[in-house]
Amino acid sequence: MADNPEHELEQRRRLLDVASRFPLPNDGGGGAGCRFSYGTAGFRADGATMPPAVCRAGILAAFRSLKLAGAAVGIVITASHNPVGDNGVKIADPDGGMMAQHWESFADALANAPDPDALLQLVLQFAKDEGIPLGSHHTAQVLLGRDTRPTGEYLLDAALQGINAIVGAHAIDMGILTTPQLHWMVRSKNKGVKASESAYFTQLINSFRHMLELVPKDKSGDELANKLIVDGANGIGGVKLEQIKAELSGLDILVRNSGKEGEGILNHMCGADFVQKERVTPHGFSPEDVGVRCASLDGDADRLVYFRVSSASDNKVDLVDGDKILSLFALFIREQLDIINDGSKVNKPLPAKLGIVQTAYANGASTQFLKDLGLEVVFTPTGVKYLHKKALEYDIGIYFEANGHGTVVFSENFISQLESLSKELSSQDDNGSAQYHAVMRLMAASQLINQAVGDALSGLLFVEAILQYRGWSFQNWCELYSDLPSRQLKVKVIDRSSIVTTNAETKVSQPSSLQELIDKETVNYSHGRCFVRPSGTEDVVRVYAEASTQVEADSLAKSVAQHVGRLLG
Ligand code: 16G
Ligand code: MG
Repeated sequence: MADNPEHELEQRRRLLDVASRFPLPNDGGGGAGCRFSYGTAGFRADGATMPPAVCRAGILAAFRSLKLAGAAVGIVITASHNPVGDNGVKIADPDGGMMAQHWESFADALANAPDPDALLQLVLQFAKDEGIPLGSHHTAQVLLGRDTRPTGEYLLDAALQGINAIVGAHAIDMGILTTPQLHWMVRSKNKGVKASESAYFTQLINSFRHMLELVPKDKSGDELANKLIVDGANGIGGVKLEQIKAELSGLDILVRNSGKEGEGILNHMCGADFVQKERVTPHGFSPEDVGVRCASLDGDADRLVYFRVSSASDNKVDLVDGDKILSLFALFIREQLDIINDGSKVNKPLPAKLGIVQTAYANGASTQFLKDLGLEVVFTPTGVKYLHKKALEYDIGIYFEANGHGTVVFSENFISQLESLSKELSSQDDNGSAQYHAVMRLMAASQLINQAVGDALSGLLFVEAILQYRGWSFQNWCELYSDLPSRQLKVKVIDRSSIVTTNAETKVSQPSSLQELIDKETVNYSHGRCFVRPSGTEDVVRVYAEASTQVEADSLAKSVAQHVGRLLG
């Protein structure tokens, strides 16, 4: 396994040493007596209990880089939309996406290894199984980022110690970042492109400007159309937006809950998760904002939703969730493809496989809308890692969760076809044509929208560019379709893992009697749809129901929740 026995001894010594510096607490450390589980998006718990898991994630990330011949791997320290006292850690693979799923069971075992010896044995065995050159002259590199949480700095130190416990590993602290920035940097680093924050900002600013330059002249909006208020969830997204907003010409951005001292608490009564679930105005917004287009990010800026304060008399909002953002993106991309292919002057068509990826949480009205456009819509289980992977199967894959996680991915082959078409058209003096403009819009979009992971900042700029391109108000966007009323409930059960789902979580396979009960309830409702799934981030079972009216959606969710409680409670 090792080239040199001395190096191997050194490797063993370092692992034993770091593991003894970060012992697991007696209760296992995963919170409330639970084991750590990599779950939907990494390890998460009360920040104070996280150092052992974060240190071990450091070992894991360095190990992953070793396995992948030294390609840069990322570590993000954040608990996203969860309360400020929580924290978490997740790993980004060299392409900037989530860590490959087949490493998750090793991640779990490592995080829960009870003592230094057990940890060492686990690592040695895994290295042997996977053919990882431990303790040799091989190198590994890990980029680290964290959000603004108070436990971030000390957890970063735990991660660094974990990384440094692997011989040959090199850690690079990229600073306080949004989650998508770190994913973008990992991807860039491995592509040999500059991986700095300024390179990220420059790409965003320039591609947004290109998009606006390609807006038809008759579409330029009035003052209100260019005004946007952003709820930064008192997290890192608002901080970064403040840094670049002056350079975003054509857009007048006001950031609230910006994370500045005294403005409020991270994710508390604000942020994308709060607005999407509660459907009320976040902290810091008032009746004076009625009618203005507003956006809300989550604490680490990988979720985006839009809203408008509905009326001066209550705190309700009109919500534009991930499904409607996806629909806007799909309409735009589809239109550009049609322009390119319908143009009589195009020498050859540009065939593109366009795919839409949703989860069972997507509002049924959005799915219907997309299908009515003739688009291919497919479903995956909840969690970015599943959606992103599916989207990569297309030339252009657009994916979103209703909660605002999502992006658009373009295949390299498609981008190079776009590039050659743009060259062809400009060499034929066609660079004033509609086709040429559509090609350039898609190229700018592929630069603007984060290819590694859903990114609230780049998503927001893409939305803004499309609204300007269409000359659309928030109202026009809302009217794309009307959401079916829905209700989500949580049920506490003894063991949520006793529920097993299938068909992208739309059906329960175990216990089988549960699906029968759900079906029996659902047939009583017009447009009724209901599913249950164990949460990947909380110790609960989630119930989702949809129907023609709110009363019916509430009642369907309630009856099914009662069945879940009775069967498993
Ligand atoms: C995490 C996931 C998100 C998913 C949510 C579901 C990432 C980056 N985040 O936030 O995609 O929608 O978990 O939570 O993958 P649940 O399993 O508790 O319902
Ligand atoms: Mg998040």
